[in-house]
Amino acid sequence: MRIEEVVVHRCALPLVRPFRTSFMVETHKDVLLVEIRTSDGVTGWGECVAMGAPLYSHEYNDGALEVMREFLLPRLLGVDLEPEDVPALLGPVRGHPMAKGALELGVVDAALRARGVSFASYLGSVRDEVDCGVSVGIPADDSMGTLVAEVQGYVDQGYQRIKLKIEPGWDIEPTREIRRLHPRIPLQVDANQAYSRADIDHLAALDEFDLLLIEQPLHEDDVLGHKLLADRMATPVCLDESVLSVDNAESLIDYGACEVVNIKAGRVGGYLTAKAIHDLCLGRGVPVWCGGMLETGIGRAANIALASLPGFTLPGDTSGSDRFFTRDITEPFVLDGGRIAVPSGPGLGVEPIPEVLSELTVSSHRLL
Ligand code: OSB
Ligand code: MG
Repeated sequence: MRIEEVVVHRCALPLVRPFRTSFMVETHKDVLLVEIRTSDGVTGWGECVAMGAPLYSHEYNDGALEVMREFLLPRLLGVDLEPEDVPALLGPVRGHPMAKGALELGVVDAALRARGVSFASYLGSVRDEVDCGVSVGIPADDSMGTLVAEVQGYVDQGYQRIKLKIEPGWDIEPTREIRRLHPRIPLQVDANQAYSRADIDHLAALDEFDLLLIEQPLHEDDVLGHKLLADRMATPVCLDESVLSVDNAESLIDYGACEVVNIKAGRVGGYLTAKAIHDLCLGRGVPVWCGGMLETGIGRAANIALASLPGFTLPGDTSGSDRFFTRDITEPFVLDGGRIAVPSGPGLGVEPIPEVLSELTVSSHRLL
């Protein structure tokens, strides 16, 4: 198949409440959706998980759009394309995994729609629904009451695991309070790199709360620091931002810096690499779970398919659409008994609803 037309839709989705992490507060989801029309006469969709500003990683949407247009898309043109060729074709361009992942997903979706195969079965799915966790931000008003009420709401909706965002000054006490109120719920924390090696003793105090894991406590480059922390803490150390490729995942695991892996396709350059990291971890007996980036229904459909692979033994940040949005771009993903059904239609199995897409679109960019 050949790529014949490419349009990037930049959309703004208001969030149901501000999402605060150790690195930013978001009130809108700023997202690039990639629409790819191919010589088979089908349309595929991809989502770029970069944010508006380079605060989670170095990527940001203006840059991602530019690198797609100038450097990535040209490498996919004028060739008869198979989805599996995309990583190697884009490989010579350094970095920019989220931009690469968005194009790869659009190509894979188009190819699978033409073949009538679902993304989940293409990846090697072993379940038709996935267990859902939810990521809970730091309260905008710094209040424990706000956190307690938000968590209670998610527990009432059936979420099977709670993840608390933490940062220095908002860590031990909120974790203690949520553990006191929910003595048995699977609970984990995510610091998004907010601590340093000097905080290892402080972080070890989280051991008393029987957490599933602590996610990315130190800087993404601090491999030794994460190993020292893993040696010191009973709680398993999970890495997110540090995990960028199959080889570096293997290095982090074998060095002892990483005992659980958060797999986010965009962070590693796409779902094909995400699956390869899954395969590596499955072979090593390292548990993995599916991370999230406040995806719209497009990226959410892809994540839910990924999370249905056998190595995903922990609930992911695969929440329902209503966790972040009053109105999703696609038909919403809805929790049923703490789980979401894996889409089974061709490709991603969902597509943007044209009226919603046009209402939420801020600008459209024809790349081809
Ligand atoms: O670190 O997992 C993270 C959101 C944006 C950027 C980084 C992270 C997150 C989340 C939310 O924790 C995950 C989600 O539910 O989409
Ligand atoms: Mg994280």
